[in-house]
Amino acid sequence: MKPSTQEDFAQLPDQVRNMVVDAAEDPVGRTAPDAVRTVEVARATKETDIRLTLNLDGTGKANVETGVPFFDHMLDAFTRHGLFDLDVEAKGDVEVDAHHTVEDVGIVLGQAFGQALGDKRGIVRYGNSFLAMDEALVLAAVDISGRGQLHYAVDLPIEIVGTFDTTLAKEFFIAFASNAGVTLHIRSFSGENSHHILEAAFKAAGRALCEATRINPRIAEELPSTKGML
Ligand SMILES: [Mn+2]
Repeated sequence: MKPSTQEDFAQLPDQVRNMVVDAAEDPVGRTAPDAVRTVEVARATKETDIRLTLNLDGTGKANVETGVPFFDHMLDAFTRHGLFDLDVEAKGDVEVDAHHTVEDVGIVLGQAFGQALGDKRGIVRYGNSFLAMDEALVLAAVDISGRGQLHYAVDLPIEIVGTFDTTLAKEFFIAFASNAGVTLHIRSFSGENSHHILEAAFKAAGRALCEATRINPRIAEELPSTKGML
């Protein structure tokens, strides 16, 4: 038996309530509305060593240290406005450049999203955000489709922000989308300042993913797909 609301849950006898909590915490059966959607992923290669914890149902708390300050700022914005909780500790070969670190964090964050979504029952699936940041206007739209792909059309007037090579933002989103199994569109409509445009892109992606990953209690046991799989 599964309670559909927190009130129903409180009414259950202790023994049954404990069984429901056990089921909710079972990493295989993440279908209960109160299921825990927090995962930890670690990945080490010769180029990077990354530890990451993601909670899809957080409050926007970020604790990000990648050794690439502008990228930390972007992940912080993504997390805060996506209302996730995210801890990232990445040690990469930044003495070469930031490429491996940024791409590999994208891989691990994508894997974490995929795992935290579990069997995807009850998720809203689609999300989008049109985000304004001063003169910059950026759209992010996402489908948790099971088919990882990025469609990216972001015009940046300058290629370097501080010491950050802005072309790495696309590498990050490619790695993220393909490993999370999501279709992600990011498109800029206006903007003169590359810092604003990229920050708007990360915030928009966070907000779109926040919407798409929500559990809708009206369809808590269902997969939002006519194919019966995602
Ligand atoms: Mn900023």
